[in-house]
Amino acid sequence: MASEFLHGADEVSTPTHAELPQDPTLIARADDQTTKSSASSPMSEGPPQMEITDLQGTPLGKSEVVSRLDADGVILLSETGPADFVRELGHLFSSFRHPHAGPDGWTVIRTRDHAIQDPALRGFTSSALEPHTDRSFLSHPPAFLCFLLESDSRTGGDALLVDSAPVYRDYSDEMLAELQTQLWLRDRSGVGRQPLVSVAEGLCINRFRNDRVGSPRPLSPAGRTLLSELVRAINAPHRIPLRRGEGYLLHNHRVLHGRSAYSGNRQGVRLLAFLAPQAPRSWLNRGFRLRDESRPGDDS
Ligand SMILES: O=C(O)CCC(=O)C(=O)O
Ligand SMILES: [Fe+2]
Repeated sequence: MASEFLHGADEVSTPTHAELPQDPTLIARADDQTTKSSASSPMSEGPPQMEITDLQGTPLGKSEVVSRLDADGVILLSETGPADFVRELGHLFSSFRHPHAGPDGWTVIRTRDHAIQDPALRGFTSSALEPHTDRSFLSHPPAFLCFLLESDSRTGGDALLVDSAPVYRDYSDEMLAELQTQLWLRDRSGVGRQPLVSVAEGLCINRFRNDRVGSPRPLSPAGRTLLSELVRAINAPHRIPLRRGEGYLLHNHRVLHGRSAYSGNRQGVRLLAFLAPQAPRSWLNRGFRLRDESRPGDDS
């Protein structure tokens, strides 16, 4: 395995230029594996009670999920597990298969003994993870990421979320087009790289990580300025203590996620996905909008 491309539980096998999945398969309804992985937890008993809110805690209906992801880049989930998520919201998404994922598409994230040796497997340790984009060395990282906590930590393990949109919205499209060649994400081997930010048709994809696997390389003063603005945002993350049954669904092109260090038997599950072609605002698969110009599905 090309372990130098691994990060956390977020493996990057090659710095490819993968495009949107050609054959998007709708996320299946909870299969045996998914049911099994949540069967041991009390939250899977009884009728589904998944609660969806925005970051301020305002309740949202299922039909508001995609528009809120467009507006805020993130929503919060509670009283839920992977089977509930798939049953309630799975019709909106096609899954992106990660090499670490099980047959149901979910990756189990908990401490694993062998991971301590390898900086690239930091996600499978109890260490802090600096806010990052999953699969950041792809030209087209998966657009959405759902993380749900299945077992509580004893201490720590808070989610750290950072919205990059305000940083990019301070720039004109022209300036961002220039910055595309002035700020790179480089892996430590020097082989893999991607522009840290790319913009096409007003839609923006941010790719960020800064760890022992890869880091940003500015090539100009303007690139350095953009990087320092991103770092300032990352140093003031939105911190969300997570308990079992809680988690988030976010736009991976826009909102960086990380976690604080933890102790205890914390276990979470993660799904990477694109919006299904028939879902509202499926253009979000190509990035988040920089400006308030109208787009298909704005009224849904
Ligand atoms: O454990 C978490 O809260 C997130 C893990 C993660 O982001 C990763 O492994 O890439
Ligand atoms: Fe991650």
